[in-house]
Amino acid sequence: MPKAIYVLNGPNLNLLGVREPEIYGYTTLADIEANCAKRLEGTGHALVFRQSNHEGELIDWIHEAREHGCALIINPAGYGHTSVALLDALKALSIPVIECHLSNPQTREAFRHHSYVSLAAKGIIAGFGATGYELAIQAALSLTDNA
Ligand code: CA2
Repeated sequence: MPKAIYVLNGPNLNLLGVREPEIYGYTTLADIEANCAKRLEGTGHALVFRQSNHEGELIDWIHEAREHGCALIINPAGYGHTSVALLDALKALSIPVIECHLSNPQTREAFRHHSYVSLAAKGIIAGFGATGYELAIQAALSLTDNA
């Protein structure tokens, strides 16, 4: 029985499609979840798709993925730029981690250019908007063949 693919979303991403559409687009997080679920149809992999505004909750879910997940996709949002604790939790995983961003942080303010999460990521997908999540699912599937 294939394990789940975890997709974790950090702070403020619950506002997606509601605020600042000029930066983050009109797609809501619920739309993104539906697209990810569609991508996983027929693969046998369950989708665990969650969002939290709380660092500790994200860390608890990363720990949960150690047992129940075969790959973890994370848009850490602002925590990517600040959180050594998230990095430590991700480094304790033995499954592949894919970092995903809607925008391309490298083209934005300097404080967005560094990501702690990148240090634990197999790869990074950034700048493709909501489509990036589907690309990340594709990458997760290719990394977890038969997982
Ligand atoms: O581009 C991304 O996906 C980011 O992770 C989004 C974060 C930002 O801090 C990162 O540098 C790049 C911000 C997420 C906030 O999401 C909002 C969505 C709609 C309205 C307001 C905030």
